[in-house]
Amino acid sequence: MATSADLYPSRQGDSEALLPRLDPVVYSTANTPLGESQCAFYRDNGYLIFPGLLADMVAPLRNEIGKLKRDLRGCEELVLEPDSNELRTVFNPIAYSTVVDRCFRDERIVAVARQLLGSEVYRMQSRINIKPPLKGRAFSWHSDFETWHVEDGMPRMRALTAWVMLTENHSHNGPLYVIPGSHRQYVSCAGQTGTDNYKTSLRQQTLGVPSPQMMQRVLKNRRIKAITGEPGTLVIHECNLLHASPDNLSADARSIAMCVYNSVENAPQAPFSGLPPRPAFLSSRDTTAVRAIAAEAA
Ligand code: 6CS
Ligand code: FE
Repeated sequence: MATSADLYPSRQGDSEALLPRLDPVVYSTANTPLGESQCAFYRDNGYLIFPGLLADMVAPLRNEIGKLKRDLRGCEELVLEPDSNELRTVFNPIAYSTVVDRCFRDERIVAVARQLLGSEVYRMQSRINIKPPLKGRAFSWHSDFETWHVEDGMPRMRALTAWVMLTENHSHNGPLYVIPGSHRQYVSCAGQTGTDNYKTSLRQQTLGVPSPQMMQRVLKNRRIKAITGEPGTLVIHECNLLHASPDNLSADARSIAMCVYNSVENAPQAPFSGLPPRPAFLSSRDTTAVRAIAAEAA
């Protein structure tokens, strides 16, 4: 596996730092399917919301959850909540469900990913997050890129996550919080990655989580935005955008299906932690471009 210089060092001891972003946010100058103002919004804020765009997918996707739970019983792909035996996440559903696979080949999503990343894309990770009523626990502030860089060897910031709301995401069921604009700097975190960190980090992440002092700095001139919406809403967020979510204190699940698209020109290298890469169900190293399906046929 090739290795290039580490432009985004993290977890290299006790120090934390805010480092400059060295990569573009919008890689293409095309103005379709997103128009200029949507590209500018994404460049400045690091996310986009398309209310109700994928409403047709909600029922089929929700129907898959029970089947995936049964089929993957006892497998590593099923991750439980940190303090109960409730299901938190199903990993790699595109490998086990044709419905989920087709959803994340849908042209309405793939065309946006290709445009923003300025190339063909491959699907690096997919998951369904359940956030069960009353028991769904918080995710701490983090940048996904930090983990993917350190643990998976993703060299540059040229990836994004697309996710679909499968239930209403409202203010009380643990919606995603983002810090608009935070993707324009990189938080280099303290710590040292241990072997098989993923075995605990997916239930509760402790590495790659900026300290309260660092979050004070980041939030000084920024606000937090809660992303809420109806089922079928599509959200795209940039790989280095700081995000978190609170506990689900309501009686409603907050479930989403998500997929990470990485540019085929940003193939993973040896992880910058120096450890072996995480298993393929968390981070695929097969960079074959995704074959899109036209929206009407998907
Ligand atoms: O591990 C991952 O790939 C993703 N999951 C978590 C909980 N944190 C980092 C990244 O978003
Ligand atoms: Fe994340």
